[in-house]
Amino acid sequence: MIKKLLITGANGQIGSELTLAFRKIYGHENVVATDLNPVLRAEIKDNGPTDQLDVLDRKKLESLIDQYQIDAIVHLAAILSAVGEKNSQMAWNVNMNGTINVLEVAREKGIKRIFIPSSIAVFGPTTPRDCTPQDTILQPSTMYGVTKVAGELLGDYYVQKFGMDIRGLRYPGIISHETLPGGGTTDYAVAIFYDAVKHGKYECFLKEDTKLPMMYMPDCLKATTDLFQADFSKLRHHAGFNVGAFSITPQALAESIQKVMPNFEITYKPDFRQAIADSWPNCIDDSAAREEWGWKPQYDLDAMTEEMLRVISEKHRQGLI
Ligand code: NAD
Ligand code: AKB
Repeated sequence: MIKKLLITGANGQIGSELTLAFRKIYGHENVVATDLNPVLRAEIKDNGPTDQLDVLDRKKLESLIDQYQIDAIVHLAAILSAVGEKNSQMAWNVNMNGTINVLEVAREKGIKRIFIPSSIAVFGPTTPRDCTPQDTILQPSTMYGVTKVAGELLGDYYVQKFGMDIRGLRYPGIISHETLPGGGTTDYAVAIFYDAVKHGKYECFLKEDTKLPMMYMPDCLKATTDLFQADFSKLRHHAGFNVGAFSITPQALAESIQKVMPNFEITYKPDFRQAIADSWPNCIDDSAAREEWGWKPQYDLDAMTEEMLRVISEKHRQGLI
């Protein structure tokens, strides 16, 4: 039974919503939200404990675990694919040394349960791109992907070697309206909604037919909390479950937006992120997640689009964006 949970990278796109989801399950006082950024979002700061933490600072991590008597960690802090290609040393440092710090401190302090997200970025040009299997070739062509493969292997190693309970999901691109994404290749699928509402048009940095797996935030929260609470003894995989929802091209997303905003226009100007996207799968076989812990997504493309446009339009009306 988990009593006190610490989240790293809690101010990011996923952390800012996952923190609130975990606080609903485990109690507001029992989820400690931390981030490198000392200024956490008001929604997080105002409804539970928070602290500043650089995951590279092992001593501070140790002292927070002691101070709050932490018995589970959700390790979200990371550098994503596009920022990681601009600064590969930083991506290696934060993603690898941050992850090994979390695993080692947890091992030393007897913390068993750790959640570390992985990504579709573990796959690369040699992986089958259609309906990418759970157990397949992991030869990514980005530094971000290299660190995510190593993170999965480390997670599985700590399960086997030290009997720890490490879990992880290979998230697809996550689409949400609360916090902007932090520098990935799938970020276009969020930016398009803001530009649609504010300007009625969007210039996309990927080609119109670039198909990638995506997921709406409520499904991301559901997948994460469901796996986190699943019966560990029933899991055959651990650190890198495939999870799918829907796969889309920029053109398909634009057409979905046009169903609500017929005058919306999209143009295409691919940049360095095109090569990253071209190395990732079109769609994902998530049958292992469905069989081992009952994964089932709830949102399809049009349901997600309608909700994204409604919420972002309302924020725009209120002058918040
Ligand atoms: P994000 O970039 O939005 O947020 C990352 C957070 O980590 C930021 O708040 C940042 O301040 C913090 N951070 C950066 N360096 C840090 C450090 N040294 N110490 C502590 N905190 C630090 O990322 P996200 O989208 O919320 O991603 C969370 C996790 O999910 C990551 O592991 C990412 O690889 C994974 N993931 C995300 C997506 C997605 O589409 N959002 C898809 C696949 C996997
Ligand atoms: C990125 O584009 O880097 C992330 C991811 C799929 O890991 N959204």
